[in-house]
Amino acid sequence: VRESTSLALGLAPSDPALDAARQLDAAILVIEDDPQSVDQIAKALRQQRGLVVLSDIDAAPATINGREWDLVIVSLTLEATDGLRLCALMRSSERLRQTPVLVLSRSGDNRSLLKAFELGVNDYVTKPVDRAEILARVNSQLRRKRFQDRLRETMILSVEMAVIDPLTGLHNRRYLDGHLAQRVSQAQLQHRPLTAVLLDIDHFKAVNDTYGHAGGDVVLKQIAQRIRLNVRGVDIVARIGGEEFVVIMPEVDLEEATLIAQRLLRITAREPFSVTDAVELTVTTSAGIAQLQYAEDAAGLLRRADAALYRAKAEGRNRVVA
Ligand code: GH3
Ligand code: MG
Ligand code: MG
Ligand code: MG
Repeated sequence: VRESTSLALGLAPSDPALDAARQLDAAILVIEDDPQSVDQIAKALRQQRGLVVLSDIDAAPATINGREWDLVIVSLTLEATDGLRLCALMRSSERLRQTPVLVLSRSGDNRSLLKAFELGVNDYVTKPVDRAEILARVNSQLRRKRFQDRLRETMILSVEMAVIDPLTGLHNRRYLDGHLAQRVSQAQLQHRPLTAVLLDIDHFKAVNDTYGHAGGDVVLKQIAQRIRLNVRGVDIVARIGGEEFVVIMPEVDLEEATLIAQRLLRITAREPFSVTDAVELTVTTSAGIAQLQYAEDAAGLLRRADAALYRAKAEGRNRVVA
């Protein structure tokens, strides 16, 4: 009925007023002990299946903390406790700081209201509660929270995407720069081995020249997958150049790393790559290895792995040099 009425009024289906009418699944906590006020709120928000009216005001802090709320409505005229104290509690908690808070205040009690706003509450309704007004203010807060939640998710996602190489799905140079230093200092502090393996595909330019850039990309994707599947979850695997990869292995010394690198080279060279349904090709890879030395930093470690890789190329490619 509500929706057809809105449509009859000429609102577009995506109109915020309609979205508000559909907001039935919000978790709203009401902390109020005045029966008339509770009655008005319950009637105004009767469409909210997630509405919780707290009867035991003493349990308010525990209930507030007990779960995620989309909105908390706090009365400033509570008999049992100071509503402002509850507002302060929420704003001093890292987890609840973003939760919208709407206060119910006695008409004319500007002192409490100002204090509430100083504490960071989002909005207020004066008593006696007007149903249309509280519905509008609640919906406004819910819309804002929804927008904020979506924005936060997008931001988290883009932070994650910033350290992923879109072609191969491996971590990228930025991730390596951010995490290698941490792994290095950890290994230094605990006097544990840490090894870097640098892998570079041999004559990759020829692959691109023969099969095109897209063909080269297929090989890069598949090689990346083979490397990732053949090292441990704790190892960092990153694509740090066009056809250059690095594997960082904690708790692995030079000897063991050499065996692992030789295995990676065999795995990448043995099975051909299907560039298209009709075309298969084989590539070889060269690897340079360095184990972290006493007092060495991340840059030093990578420099020595790179020098070893250079030697592997100079000595004829398709080999591991430590
Ligand atoms: P080497 O054995 O000495 O490593 O020979 P190479 O041809 O592999 O060496 P080089 O580093 O000179 O060439 C790497 C080539 O990788 C050059 C570049 O066109 C290609 N390349 C870099 N990034 C990409 C990419 O994202 N996709 C594809 N398909 N090719 C790339
Ligand atoms: Mg090269
Ligand atoms: Mg190369
Ligand atoms: Mg290269």
